[in-house]
Amino acid sequence: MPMSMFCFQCEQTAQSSVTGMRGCTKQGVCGKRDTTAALQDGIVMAVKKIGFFSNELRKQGKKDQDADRQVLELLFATVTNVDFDDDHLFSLLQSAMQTTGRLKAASGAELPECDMSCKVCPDGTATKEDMIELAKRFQMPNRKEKLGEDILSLQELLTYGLKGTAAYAHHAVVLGKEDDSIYAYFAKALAALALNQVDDGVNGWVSLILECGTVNLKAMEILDAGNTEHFGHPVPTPVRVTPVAGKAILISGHDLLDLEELLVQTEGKGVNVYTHGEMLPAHGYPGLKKYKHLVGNYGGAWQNQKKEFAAFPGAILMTTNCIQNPDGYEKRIFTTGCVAWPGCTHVADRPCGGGGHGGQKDFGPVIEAALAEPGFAEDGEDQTILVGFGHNAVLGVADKVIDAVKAGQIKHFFLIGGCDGAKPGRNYFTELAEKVPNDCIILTLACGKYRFNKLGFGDIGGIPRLLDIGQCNDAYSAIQIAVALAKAFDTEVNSLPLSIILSWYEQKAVCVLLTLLALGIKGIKLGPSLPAFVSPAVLDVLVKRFGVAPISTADADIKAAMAS
Ligand code: SF4
Ligand code: SF3
Repeated sequence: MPMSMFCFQCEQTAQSSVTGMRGCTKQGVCGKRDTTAALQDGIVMAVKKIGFFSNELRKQGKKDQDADRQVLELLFATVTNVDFDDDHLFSLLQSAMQTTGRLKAASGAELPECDMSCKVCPDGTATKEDMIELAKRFQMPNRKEKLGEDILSLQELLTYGLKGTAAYAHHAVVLGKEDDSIYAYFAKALAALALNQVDDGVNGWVSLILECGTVNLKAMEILDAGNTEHFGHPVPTPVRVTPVAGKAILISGHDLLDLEELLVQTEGKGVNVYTHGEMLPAHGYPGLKKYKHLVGNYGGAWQNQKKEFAAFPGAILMTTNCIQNPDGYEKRIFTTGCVAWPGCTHVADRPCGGGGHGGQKDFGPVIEAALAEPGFAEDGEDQTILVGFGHNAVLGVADKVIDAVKAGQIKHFFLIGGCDGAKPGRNYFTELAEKVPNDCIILTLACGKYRFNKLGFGDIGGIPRLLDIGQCNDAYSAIQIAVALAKAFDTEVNSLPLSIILSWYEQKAVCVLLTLLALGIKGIKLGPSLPAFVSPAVLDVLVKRFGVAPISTADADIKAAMAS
């Protein structure tokens, strides 16, 4: 059977092997079709070109802010489980090509060996089919032949780091936060990818990759500032995880501004709002928890949605990743922002794109759909979990934590964070959390926590043993907490009694890993499997230079951590 696509950017990638590379080759395990994969590949190629011309423009002391922002949106659309809509992707690709043309004219530069020098670029006359055919010519196996396995691996590691960083920077833009150093780095890194060229070969790629980690820290920092300035600092808050009788809307993804607008628009309408997946930490923010009809959290992590959304008796709104095929409930699920699924109603963006100056999205159709559904017939049992342990809340009790460590009441910290997924091997993370000794604290973030966040962990002298720091981007908070603890103990982060065990799935986890590596954090354990896009030689660099290691068993990893 001929290969019709090639994608290996996420953890659940298929086992099919082409020229020694493992990836999804017929259809994505995520549900991505070959045409969708080709259009996303086309967008990535177009983004590299935009980066090249932006970089040329910047060398002349000029810049194009619309193009800078567009790069974020385009890359976000290619993250796993975000955009499955070919028509939407094609329109993004067309606008990307127009931007390429604009920047090319403004910079007066030429891109050597332009892969899209045919009618596709930049006159915009190409059809969707032209784009798909063209993109297929530049699939990964062809690129491997041209670049070699290791350079391809380094380029993809960089590209996926850029995708994750773009997603966080895009969230920050929506909240009115931008930093030109992020855009300048994107232009530089994308130009290198467009040219297949950096100074100093492998070392040059490695330093661009680590710089991506540093830039991602900046993106997470401005996103944290956007969230906390807009909604206040999260405070420890119990969240109901069982239903309340009445009409219901479920909101998923990472976009807190969408949630705020939904809460404003549902106020007094007799509809309760529930968070799902990465929206759970919203309950800790004063600016969001004040809405009484934000009643609780429903379901587990994204991979359970087909069953849980089918059973939800109301409307569903997806603000970011991770969406799956909504077969059976497609009429009552809505997408917005960068998420799209063919046939599902998409709630249009704010007139001016957000940032507090662009008006509001209109969630009227979501509310109407919720009112047409039965809602929950009765209240469930009263059961809650605790959220809201961002850097401000944890550092507020830092003295207590430090005293407990000094008194030997807290022996070790385990940061068990990252994405969840469907593989059976992810039970490791539940077992690990369960087996962490009682005199240790677990810090967690992102959707991987659904593996254990409803288990009872108790507390140590009033400090909860499970501290939920927030979304994946709140890795920023985790870093602030680690740095503050290191300072308090007059040591460095690597010498703290802290072990980091990351579960990865998509490209946001890739950029968070790069941030930790860029900060010099060593000995991170990664699972449930290692990335298919990392070649043996690149893995060797990660192991030798940073001590990155695959997870083993919960017992062995805990024993090793406690002995360190
Ligand atoms: Fe396969 Fe993951 Fe790519 Fe989807 S995103 S096609 S599951 S590697
Ligand atoms: Fe989860 Fe998709 Fe990554 Fe933000 S929601 S962590 S997988």
